[in-house]
Amino acid sequence: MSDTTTHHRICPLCEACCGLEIQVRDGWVTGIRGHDADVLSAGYICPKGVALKDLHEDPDRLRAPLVKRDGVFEEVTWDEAFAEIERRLPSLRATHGRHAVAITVGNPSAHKIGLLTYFGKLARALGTRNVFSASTLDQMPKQLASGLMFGHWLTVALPDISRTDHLLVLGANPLVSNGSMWTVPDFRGKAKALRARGGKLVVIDPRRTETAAVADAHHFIRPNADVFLLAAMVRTLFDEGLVRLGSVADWVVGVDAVREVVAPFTPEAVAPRCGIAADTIRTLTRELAAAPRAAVYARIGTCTQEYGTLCSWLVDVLNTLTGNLDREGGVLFAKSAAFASNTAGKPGIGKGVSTGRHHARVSGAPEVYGELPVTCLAEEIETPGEGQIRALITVATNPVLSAPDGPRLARALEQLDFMVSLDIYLNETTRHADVILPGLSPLEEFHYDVAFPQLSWRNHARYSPPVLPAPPGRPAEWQTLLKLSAIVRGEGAAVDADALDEAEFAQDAERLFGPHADAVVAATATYRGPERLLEVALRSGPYGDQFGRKPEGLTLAKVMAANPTGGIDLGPLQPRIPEVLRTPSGQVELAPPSLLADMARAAADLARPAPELVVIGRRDVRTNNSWMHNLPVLAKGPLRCTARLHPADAARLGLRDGTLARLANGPRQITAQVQISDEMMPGVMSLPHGWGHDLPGTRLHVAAERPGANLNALLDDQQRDPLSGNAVLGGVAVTVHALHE
Ligand SMILES: Nc1nc2c(c(=O)[nH]1)N[C@H]1C(S)=C(S)[C@@H](COP(=O)(O)OP(=O)(O)OC[C@H]3O[C@@H](n4cnc5c(=O)[nH]c(N)nc54)[C@H](O)[C@@H]3O)O[C@H]1N2
Ligand SMILES: Nc1nc2c(c(=O)[nH]1)N[C@H]1C(S)=C(S)[C@@H](COP(=O)(O)OP(=O)(O)OC[C@H]3O[C@@H](n4cnc5c(=O)[nH]c(N)nc54)[C@H](O)[C@@H]3O)O[C@H]1N2
Ligand code: SF4
Ligand SMILES: [Mo]
Repeated sequence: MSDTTTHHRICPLCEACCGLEIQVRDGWVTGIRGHDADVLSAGYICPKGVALKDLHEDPDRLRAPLVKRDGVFEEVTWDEAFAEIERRLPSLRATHGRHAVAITVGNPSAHKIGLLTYFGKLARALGTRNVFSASTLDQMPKQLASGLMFGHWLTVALPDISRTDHLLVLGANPLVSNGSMWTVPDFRGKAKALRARGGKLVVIDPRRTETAAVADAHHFIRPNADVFLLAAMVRTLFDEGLVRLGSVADWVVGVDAVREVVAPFTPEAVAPRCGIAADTIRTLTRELAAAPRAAVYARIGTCTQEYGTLCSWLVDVLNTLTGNLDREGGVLFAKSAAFASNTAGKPGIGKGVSTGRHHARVSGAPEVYGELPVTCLAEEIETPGEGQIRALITVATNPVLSAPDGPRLARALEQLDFMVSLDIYLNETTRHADVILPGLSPLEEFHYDVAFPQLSWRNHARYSPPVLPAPPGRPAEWQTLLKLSAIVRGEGAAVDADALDEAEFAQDAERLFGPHADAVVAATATYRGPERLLEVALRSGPYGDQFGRKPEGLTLAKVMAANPTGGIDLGPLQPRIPEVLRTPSGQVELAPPSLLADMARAAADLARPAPELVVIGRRDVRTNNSWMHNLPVLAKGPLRCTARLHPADAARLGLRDGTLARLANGPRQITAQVQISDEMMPGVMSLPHGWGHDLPGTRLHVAAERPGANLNALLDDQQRDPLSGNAVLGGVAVTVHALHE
C-alpha cells in the first residue's frame, strides 16, 4: 500500500478562492477539506470545493478532442483536431475578413491563469472587434463605474469587513455565492464577528435570502428600483447635512454635480417604486452616515438590471459622501502582488477609461473595455452583410444556458460555418461546435489567481502546484490558445507552442523592460508559459524583489515555498488614495458626465407602474452557474430549480406548492415547478439560472436526469444597460399559469 500525500490547492470554482487540503493515494483523491493555515480562507470551504474530486473523476468530462464529422462527434488526436482547425479557419477568415471570426469567453477563465494570460494573445491574433464575454451578463456595470471613478476597471472599492461597524448589502447573497467582485471566504463568520462587536448588517433584496437571515435588518425592494433608493439616499445625505468626505476630501471632484442630479429623487418620490417607505429610506441613510465606519456593497442583483452602471456608481457615491471611501473600516482598495494595473505606471494619474471606440454592427451598442455585449452575439451571426460573424471560438462558456434568449443563440450557432470550443464538457453550447478542445482537470494544473487578489478582503500571494500529473500528451490551455493563434496567423498547426512562447516572451520583455529585457529573459528562464509571466509580475510588482534590487521582496520561488503553510499574508487592506488613482485628472471622479446624463433616463422612469409579477434569479450553494450539475455529490438532494413565489401571488394565480407552471414572457415560455415561500416579496418570483439540461446532443448524464428549466429561455436578449451593455436578467415581467395534468 502506498502512502497518502497531502497537497494544498486554491479552489478555482468561485471568487472566494478558498485554500483546500487534498489527500491523494495511488493517484486518487481520497479527501478534500479546508486548509486551516490558509492566509485568506483559514479552513473555510463549501460543498463545491469537495466536488473537485467528482469533477476530476466525472466520466463525462472530456479528455480528448472531439471533431464533428457528418453531425457526429468523434474522438481524435490533438494533431488531428488542430489540423481540422487549420483546414477550415484561416480560409474562412481570408474570404470573409477578420471580423467574421468572433470569440467569446466565460466565467471559469477568470479562475485560470493560463486562460486569462493567453486569451488576449488569441484575441489579438484574430484582430476581430467581435469579442464577447460573460462580463456583460455580470459585473460590467461595476467595472465601468469603477473605471470612470478611479481610472481602472479593477480598482474596485471593497468593504473592510473585519473592521467596519455597518455593512449595507444590496442585491448580493454572499452567504450562498461566497462573494463576488469581493473575495471574502467565510462571509458568515465575518458577518457574525461584525455583529458580535456591535456592528450592523442590513440587506436590501426582493427575497429574504440566507444573508438576510443572518442580518440585523432586511428590506424588500422591488427589482430594478435600487437606482431610485440609492439616489434618494444620496439626496437625503445632502438634505440633512450629512455629507462628509473625510480623508479623501482633497481628491474628490464633482460633489455639486451629484447634488444636482439627485434632486428629483426625494424619498417620497421613490418610495412607491422601491416598495420601501420614505421614512425607512431616511433611517437607512442616517444609520449609514452615523456609523463610525460603514461600507455599502452591491452585486449582481444591482448589476443585471436596467440601471446597472448607475447603481454601481451610486454605491460608491454613498461610500464617498459618508467619508468611508479609502478608510479602514470603510471601503478600501486591494494591493495585489501581481498583475494589477493600479500598481503599475505613474502613481496617482493615468489614462482613465473610455468606451465606444467601436460599436456593434447590428445594434450599435458601444464597445466597453474591448468587448461588445454578449447579448449581441446571436444577431451578429444572424444578420447578413459586411462583417457578419461566420465562425466562433468559445472559451469556457455556456451561453446557450447562461445568456438571455439561449434558444435564439442556439439556432444562430447552427448557422455558423465553423465553431471551435475550448471546454471540458460536451454541453448545450459546445454541441454546436465542429471541434472541442478540452482543458485539463483543475487538479492537473498549477494555480495562481490573477484577478481575485485585486478584489480580496486581505492582501496575499498564494500559488498551488498541480495535485496530480497531467496525462502525457495533453496540452495545457495556454498552449492550446498559443497554437490557435499560430494557426490564425497562418504559421500552421505544426508550430511548437513552447518555442512560440519563448519568442513571444522575449518580445514582451523587450516592450516592458527595454534595455533590461535580456536580463529579465535570463533571470526567468527556469519557468515557462504563465508561470514565467507570474514570476515577472511578482518580481516587478509592489512587493517584488525588483529582480534583485530589493532582495527581501517576493519571487515566485518564495510564493511557491509558502504553499504548504497557506501562502504569504500581505496584511489588511490599507488606504491607497491618491496613489491608486489612474484617472486623467488624478482625482476621484464623483460625477462622470456619462453617468450624470443617464440619470435623466432614471428620472423619466420614476413613475413607471410595477408589473404584477416579475422574475429574478437565485443561487444555491451546490450550483455554479450552468456547469456543475453533472456531479452527483452536488446534484443530489432536493430539486433546486424551482420557481419560488409568495403565498399571496400563488393564491391569486391558483398555484399550489409542487405543481408545474407555465411561465411566459411574450412568446418565450418555460415550464417550472412552483415552490411557495413567504421569503419572496409579493409580486416577485425567483428562479435559478443555468438549468435546462434537456437539450439533445449533450454528454451530461447526471445533469440530464433532472434537467430543470432554463430561466434564460424566458429572457429577452435585447434588454441591456445602455452604458455597460450588460444584460438585464432580473425584474422582467412574466405571466404564470398552472399546468393541470
Ligand atoms: N438569468 C441569469 N443568467 C445568468 C446569471 C444570472 O444571475 N441570471 N449570471 C450570469 C453570470 S454572473 C455569469 S458569470 C454567467 C456565466 O456564464 P458562462 O461564463 O457561460 O459560464 P457557465 O455557464 O458557468 O459555463 C462555463 C463553461 O466553462 C466550462 N469549463 C469549466 N471549467 C473549464 C476549464 O477549466 N476550461 C474550459 N475551457 N472550460 C471550462 C464548462 O463546461 C461550461 O461550458 O452566467 C450569467 N447568466
Ligand atoms: N453557489 C454558487 N455560488 C456562486 C455562483 C453560483 O452559481 N452558485 N455564481 C458565481 C458568480 S459567476 C457570481 S457573479 C456571483 C454572484 O454573487 P451574488 O451577487 O451574491 O449573486 P446572488 O447570490 O445571485 O445574489 C443576488 C441577489 O440579488 C437579489 N436581487 C435580484 N434582483 C434584485 C434587484 O433588483 N435589487 C436588489 N437589491 N436585489 C436583487 C437576488 O434576490 C439575490 O439574492 O456568485 C458566484 N458564486
Ligand atoms: S466557497 Fe466553495 S466553491 Fe468557492 S472557492 Fe470556496 S470551496 Fe471553492
Ligand atoms: Mo458571474
